Amino acid sequence: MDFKSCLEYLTNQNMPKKNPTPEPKSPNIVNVKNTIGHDRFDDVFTEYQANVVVKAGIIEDTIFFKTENNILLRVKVLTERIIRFTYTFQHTFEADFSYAIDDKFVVQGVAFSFSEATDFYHLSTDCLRVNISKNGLKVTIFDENNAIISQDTEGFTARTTLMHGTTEVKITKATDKNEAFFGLGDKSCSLNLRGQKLQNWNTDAFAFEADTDPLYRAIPFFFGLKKGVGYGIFFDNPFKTHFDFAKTKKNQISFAADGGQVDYHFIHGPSLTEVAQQYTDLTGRPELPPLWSLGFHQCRWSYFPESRVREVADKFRAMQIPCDAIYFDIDYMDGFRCFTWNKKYFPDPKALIADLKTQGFQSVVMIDPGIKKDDDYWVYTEGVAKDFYLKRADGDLMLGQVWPGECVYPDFTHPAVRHWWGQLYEGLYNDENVAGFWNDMNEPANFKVWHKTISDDVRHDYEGLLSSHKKAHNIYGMQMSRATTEGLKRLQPTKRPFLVTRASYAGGQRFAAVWTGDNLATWEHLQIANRQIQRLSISGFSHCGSDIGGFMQEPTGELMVRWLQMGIFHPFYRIHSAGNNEAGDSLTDETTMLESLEKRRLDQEPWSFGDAFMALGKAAIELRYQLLPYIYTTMMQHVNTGIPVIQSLIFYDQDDKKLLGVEREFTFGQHILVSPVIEEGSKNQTLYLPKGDWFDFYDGKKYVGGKNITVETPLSKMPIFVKSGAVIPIYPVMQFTNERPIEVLDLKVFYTKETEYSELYEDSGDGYGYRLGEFSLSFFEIKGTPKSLILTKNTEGSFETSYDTIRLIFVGLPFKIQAIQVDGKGFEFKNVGLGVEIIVDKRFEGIEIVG
Ligand code: MIG
Repeated sequence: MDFKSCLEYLTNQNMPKKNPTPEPKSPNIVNVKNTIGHDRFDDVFTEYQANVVVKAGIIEDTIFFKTENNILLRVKVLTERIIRFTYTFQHTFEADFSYAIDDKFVVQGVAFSFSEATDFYHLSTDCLRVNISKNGLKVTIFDENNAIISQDTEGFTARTTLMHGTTEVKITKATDKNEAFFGLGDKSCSLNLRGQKLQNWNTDAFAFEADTDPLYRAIPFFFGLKKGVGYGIFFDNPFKTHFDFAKTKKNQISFAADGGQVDYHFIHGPSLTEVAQQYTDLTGRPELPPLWSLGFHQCRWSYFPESRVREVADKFRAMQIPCDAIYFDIDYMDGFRCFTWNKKYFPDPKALIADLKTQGFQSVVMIDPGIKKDDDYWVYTEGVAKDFYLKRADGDLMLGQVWPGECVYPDFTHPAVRHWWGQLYEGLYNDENVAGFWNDMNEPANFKVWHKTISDDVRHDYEGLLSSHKKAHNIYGMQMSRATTEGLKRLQPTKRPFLVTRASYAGGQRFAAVWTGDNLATWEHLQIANRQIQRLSISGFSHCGSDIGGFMQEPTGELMVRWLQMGIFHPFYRIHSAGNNEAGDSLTDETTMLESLEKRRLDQEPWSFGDAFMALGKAAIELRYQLLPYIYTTMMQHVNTGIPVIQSLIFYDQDDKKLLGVEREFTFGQHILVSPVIEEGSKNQTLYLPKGDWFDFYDGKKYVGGKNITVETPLSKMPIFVKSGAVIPIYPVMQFTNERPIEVLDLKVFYTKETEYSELYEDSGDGYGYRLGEFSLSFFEIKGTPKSLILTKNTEGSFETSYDTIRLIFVGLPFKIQAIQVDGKGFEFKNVGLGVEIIVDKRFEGIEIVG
């Protein structure tokens, strides 16, 4: 298929209105209560809702309830702030297994009390009180201050039909009009989810829009913010899930699934950030990524042949635009066969990758789940011989249609399949030295049908528990990324793996970074990306980014620059585009291919929009490299604490109602607030700064928060503010991470009249030496008064940084300096543009500035 028809085809896929199939007439489905005698119907449903409790009791740390109509509720106290509720109308609970919950999460016998009152049972921990009604098993949760934070209205309900079994399990709760909702990971709509009805069903959402739902990832976790109290609900159900945030009824929210059981974790904050942290206690955190993965990456669909890849790499170095990675999209493969190379375009991949490495580029290649049905292809034949591919209920292979044409899909829910899949990377990873991978199409995508994925009747192993695809669909991509990452770790145990995946499920952050999928080169999509990344980050996936510049269509130079600026603060920082590419393999001879590329390609490298835009884009990428120590430190903090790298501003001060309406600004790490420019032609921007003192990152101008300010936004500048008291580490610009030893580290110290803490984390940038103490972690404390500033530093770890010297720049001192002492000795200083500069030995412990 050529590119144009491919685009038309995919675009049509996205527009159900063009669906030529007539709407099926709605079947006659009746409530079993309304059936009599031998009447027959298209289908008959039964509804379940708990009635009176007939049994309640505790077994170890778990409380069980049973109603007279056989509805079961299991309540587990996991921590003082996390309580898990599981309901079923089946005679027993499902096997207690979840792909989302991290193995590292262990419940350690939390003290709680359980008692009975007239109308309800009562459970309390040190932080929460829970009432469970004797009629209807309805849950009401109070916090320490006796405020109701969550209250069931209908509580648990379910529905089955004779033809389809369970079609719905659901919880309905009350909401009041001021309650706000956030999270749910992969949504493109407004940040506050109130008024939205959304679903989770991993979808190849090519060219999605602000109201497209569902998208690529299923993250059934949301935050509530009620009268200043933050809580979270993680609805751990992999089936298609549905969330109604007061859309259908103003005073109700509900969450429901098309199958399985209701199994949800209630997480009490009270701060939203604490909710996010506890959510990652449950579902896990990523490992520290290799430093290079936080550099800038260049991608397109696709760079080929080899000469083109070299040309792009050379140009980065010639133009001195920093870049750490270059991507190989599907056309590097031989006929879209994963784990192979098209030898016509890439006769010697190992040599190419080695050369790129010498220039400081890591190579990242794509791997899809669809395996070409081809008897001469070892991945296919081996997988068939081992019975590793998905089959339909009656045993036929699930044959889909993706890039290679007819293809099969590995069953990543089987441990042996995952192991085998992980080993398949051996050639690319160990022999050819590919540095990282890119798992695409793992919703899994299936072309040519409106359904866009494989059939519901496909069977999965599901860790031996057996399931249909209805249950395994949303976890498929996550398990593919798990298989990949676990494989990479086995193949090279001393290297940190890097993987970016498109589809995932809650908890998938343990295995891979994510990108937001096939967006468009429009200003609206820049705005969507801003919201999506904030939302993914608070929902467990901090290592994320969008296709910079837009995947489809062509950005203007201005849009490109603004996107590169916002991307400085998205952990995954990659330009990607479909350009105007033709799928390489559809072209028969090299000459046609090269000519076609020349004529048709729409370039999206930083230099493709003329010198002026190139210079601005380059400046953005350079700033990213300068801020790398701050970004890396923030990642480390995320890995250790679960605090999202990026947070929407309401997380910064959830008592400030004005922040509820703020969508553009976000914080990155402890001390930086970013207000990206996401509108065309912006000359200035009015933004609301939250409480506290802030400094303009560029010129050190001080602002007092709690009000609107207006700042200029020439194309060279995206507003960045630093919180007072911060110590921001800065590296010199390099063309790639670890290009050369750093000689001097800059620390920008922003005055505060109070006390503030900062950290700086450094290590070799790869490998696991840091787990043996080979890191350098500095703690900074700043104590300010109107006439003085004291900075103390305390460094841990055995990693020797390459630099011996630190240049400190004190910004915003409100007094005239009388003296500066470093470790008790008087010291020379000089005034520079931004503030006062001193140059010291890195081993300093304390600096005192007296005014
Ligand atoms: O059906 O590999 O989202 O990033 O360039 C399109 C080709 C397949 C979708 C990915 C996109 C990638 C493209 N892929």
